[in-house]
Amino acid sequence: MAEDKETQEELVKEKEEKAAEYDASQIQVLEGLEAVRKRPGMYIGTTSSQGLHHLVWEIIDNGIDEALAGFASEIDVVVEPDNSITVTDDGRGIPVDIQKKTGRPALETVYTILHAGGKFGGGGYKVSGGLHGVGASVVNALSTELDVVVTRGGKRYYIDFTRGKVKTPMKIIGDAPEHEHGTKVHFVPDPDIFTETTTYDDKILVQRIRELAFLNKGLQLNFTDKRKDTAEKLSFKAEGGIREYVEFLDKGKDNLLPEPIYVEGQYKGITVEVALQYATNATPATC
Ligand code: 0RA
Repeated sequence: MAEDKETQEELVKEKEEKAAEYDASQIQVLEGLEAVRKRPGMYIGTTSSQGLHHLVWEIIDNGIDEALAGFASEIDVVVEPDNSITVTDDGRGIPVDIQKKTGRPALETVYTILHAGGKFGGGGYKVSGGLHGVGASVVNALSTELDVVVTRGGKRYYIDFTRGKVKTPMKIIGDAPEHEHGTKVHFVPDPDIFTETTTYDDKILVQRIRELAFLNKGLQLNFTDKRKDTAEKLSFKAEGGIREYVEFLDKGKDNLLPEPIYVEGQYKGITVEVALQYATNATPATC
């Protein structure tokens, strides 16, 4: 009985939270992307190097969501010679159909309307982290240039923007093999926003990309830094997930167990995974 009451209370709370979230998203839709450029800190926390890197995490997170939905298996991250970023995933490709409500292609709406991400896939679409679906349009608002190529249904579509505004409306740029699908996003962070630095740190990028591979079992993440003469592609994939992550973190330490303790369980549709090792000479975790 007590459990029933708890469940009921949780359901009511969940409903209230959903309503509040909806109200908030509606307000932000009205504000548009000018609000993001006026107060970038509100959306990415800081305009320091950390904020600059946050743009990459947001775009990668969108690809990871597509992988979690079961449609993408590989994400490619490239630092271009001019310090711009290209992220490619082999998911379904962002929808390109004209939406009834806006009369605009869904692809355009994803990048020009705050919170548009959550509208696809029934609200619960954004699951991998970040800013709950505001990612793509925030990155667009804070970039001097953002262009996207979507491959789906035997066609390649292109759109580009400057500082959040459509520059080239969506158009078909060619045919593609019927089986090919995915999304390629390229963006140039705006130096008017990122006044401290617009230079990406390869170590920060590699560390997070490696970590994301551990956290998303089976997903292949690639990284290439084209600013280097000898740009090699680094690939990360962890079939063992966080179990492998703990082994990686504890490498070279005095581990008390031959292998990590590992438990996995589900509760109300949420999966929890725990991997645990004891080490006598533990130092702060670095990756
Ligand atoms: C919702 C629906 C569909 C694709 C996506 C989202 C999608 C979003 C992103 C963002 C980055 N990469 C992405 N890949 C896919 C497809 C719905 C359909 O095919 O019917």
